[in-house]
Amino acid sequence: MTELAPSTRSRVLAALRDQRIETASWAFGNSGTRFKVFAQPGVPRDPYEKIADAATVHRFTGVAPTVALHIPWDKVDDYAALAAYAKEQGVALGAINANVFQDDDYKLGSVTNPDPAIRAKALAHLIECVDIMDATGSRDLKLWFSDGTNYPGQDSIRARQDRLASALSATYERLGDDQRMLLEYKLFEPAFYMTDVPDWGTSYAHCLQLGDKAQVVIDTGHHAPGTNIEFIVAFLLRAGKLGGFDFNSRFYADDDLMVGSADPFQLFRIMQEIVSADALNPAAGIAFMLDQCHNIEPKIQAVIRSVMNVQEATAKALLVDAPALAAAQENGDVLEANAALMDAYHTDVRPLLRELRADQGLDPDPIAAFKGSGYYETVQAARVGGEAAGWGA
Ligand code: LRH
Ligand code: MN
Ligand code: MN
Repeated sequence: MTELAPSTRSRVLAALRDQRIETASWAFGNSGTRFKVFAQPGVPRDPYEKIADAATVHRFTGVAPTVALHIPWDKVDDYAALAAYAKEQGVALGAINANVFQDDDYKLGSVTNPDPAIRAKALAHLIECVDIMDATGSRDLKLWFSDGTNYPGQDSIRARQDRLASALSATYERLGDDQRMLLEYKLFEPAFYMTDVPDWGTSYAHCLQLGDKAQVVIDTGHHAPGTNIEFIVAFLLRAGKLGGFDFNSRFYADDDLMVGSADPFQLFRIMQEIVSADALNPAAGIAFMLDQCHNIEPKIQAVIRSVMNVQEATAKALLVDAPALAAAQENGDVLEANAALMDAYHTDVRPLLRELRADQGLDPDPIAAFKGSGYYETVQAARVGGEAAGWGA
């Protein structure tokens, strides 16, 4: 890397030191596709063990101090005790993800189901998730609905929007002053003809109607191929409606691969929008979460790798020469403006990140440090007989 000006170096290092990335409990459990779940040795057998794995990721990276839960995958009797255990392990519980997509009753939808009794059951779960947030101290309720239809005419698109709005509003009313609702969208799957929250515009419109505590969450795997995700980021940031990200990579559909693996340039472009809007610092209120499944690769290592990939994209975004970019844009200098971005993107930031970790008292190479720690061998021996978790259940 060419020598950075001392002021640039300290600005970039300070921003990276404050960065926070939230891991997902379900990333540590067995997962797969509808064709096969490949069980791995040493996977967690309960939410406590998932938290221990998430805490391990934080120990080696220093920037992943919270872990999201998914209910009922992470159902326990005492959520306050789970939060206390997380604290002992050096992490905190993050977003609570509701699950109204794995019950026979939801075949025709959850909160948009034509049957009022099923809608009431789905709403009760959403409210239960807010009760859990009260116990865990979580700020964010993350909602994703698999609701939709497979065939034209199957149900009324407009009536389903009314039912969705009514459930969202009842859940919103239940939120505490410091709690938020993050509404996730997804183009398709499992519904194949019409999805009730298919895109950011639908999520945005509902959030706008609900109020300040409702914001959009962008799952990077949930768009049509070729969608300009950084445009969505820029638009929502400007509107004050970006609540966070579910980061992952995709080649085809909702592949849930490691973030930054399929298209590191896209991740850079997203982080560049974040940095240029001064929205990286946790005080800006954007939740940077991972939502991934590690079907064939070792899971804890894959989560560490994902955290590092986000850090690398962020470091590159922080290296963009903002005054030079602004000047080129003002002058209509297309090539200089593009070069300002590309110069930053092509910088090898790994030495800077090694320096950051050394400054934080961490091993500069988190993957090697994890491999040498013996943690994986210990849990493989201790967790024999472990059950599939999350997707693999
Ligand atoms: C849906 C989704 C949503 C779920 C998670 C497990 O595809 O992205 O965020 O909660 O996967
Ligand atoms: Mn998601
Ligand atoms: Mn998804």
